[in-house]
Amino acid sequence: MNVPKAKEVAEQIKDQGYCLIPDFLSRKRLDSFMPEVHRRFDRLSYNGTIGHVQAGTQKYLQHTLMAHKGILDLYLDPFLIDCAEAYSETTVHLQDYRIYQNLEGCKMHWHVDNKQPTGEGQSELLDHKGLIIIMYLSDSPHGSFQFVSKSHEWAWKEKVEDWETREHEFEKDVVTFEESAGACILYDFRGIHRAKPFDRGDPRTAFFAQYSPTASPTGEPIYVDAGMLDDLTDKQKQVLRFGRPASAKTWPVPADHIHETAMKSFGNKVKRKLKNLLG
Ligand SMILES: O=C(O)CCC(=O)C(=O)O
Repeated sequence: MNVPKAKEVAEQIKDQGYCLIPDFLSRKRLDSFMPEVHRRFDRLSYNGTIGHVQAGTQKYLQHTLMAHKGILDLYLDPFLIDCAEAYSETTVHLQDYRIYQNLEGCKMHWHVDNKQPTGEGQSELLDHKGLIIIMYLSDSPHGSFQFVSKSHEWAWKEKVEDWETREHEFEKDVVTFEESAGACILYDFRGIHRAKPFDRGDPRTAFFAQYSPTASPTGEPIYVDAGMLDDLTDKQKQVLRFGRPASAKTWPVPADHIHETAMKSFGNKVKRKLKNLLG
């Protein structure tokens, strides 16, 4: 693995809006926790562990930080925390986190993430800068992450969250990350990005971690397994924001909307399959 220094990563993000480390996660590290991730994506619950929730064309692991010690370690990886602090130029905490699958038919809008949800499908844009880190947990031949190069320099000035109708303004600057499992992409969450829509194919599984300055709203509730916390450093405790209440609900929000869209997405899936069959 050829990992640059945190300062170099931060410089590259400052310049382009993103930094790619293609082979960040070794096959051995992936193999240590991916069987548990797949088991939870296949089953809703098992001996007290909670599996996943489906929202439209996405599946989200429940209780992500408790699923495996290897997963918690990844969210608390000292190198990733160093990168986030070097980029934000201050201390950070984990604001949002998830392991999720984008399923066929997923059509994510171009958007920015310098925000926090405030209620049913609503959010407030925040004036802060930090990093999202996406790691591919499966190969990404389709549905890859896409980022508009240098958009972190200008998008936040417009105070717009959804950029879908303005694609023609920035399509020449789109970078698509078709990478293998283990690739790590660090980007400024003020930049415009999405997962490339795909109609057919296997789910794309990814890890998502959003690190924001300590002065920002805390974010989603952090649920951890006490049995995994015996050797935390002070820095890791800061990142897990011990003792600070959450400022948002666990994503995806809200639950009844999820069931409705899951039904709709099932209907759309059946329609797509029929259309493919009938040519
Ligand atoms: O799945 C991806 O590639 C992008 C994810 C993303 O932008 C988000 O969840 O906000």
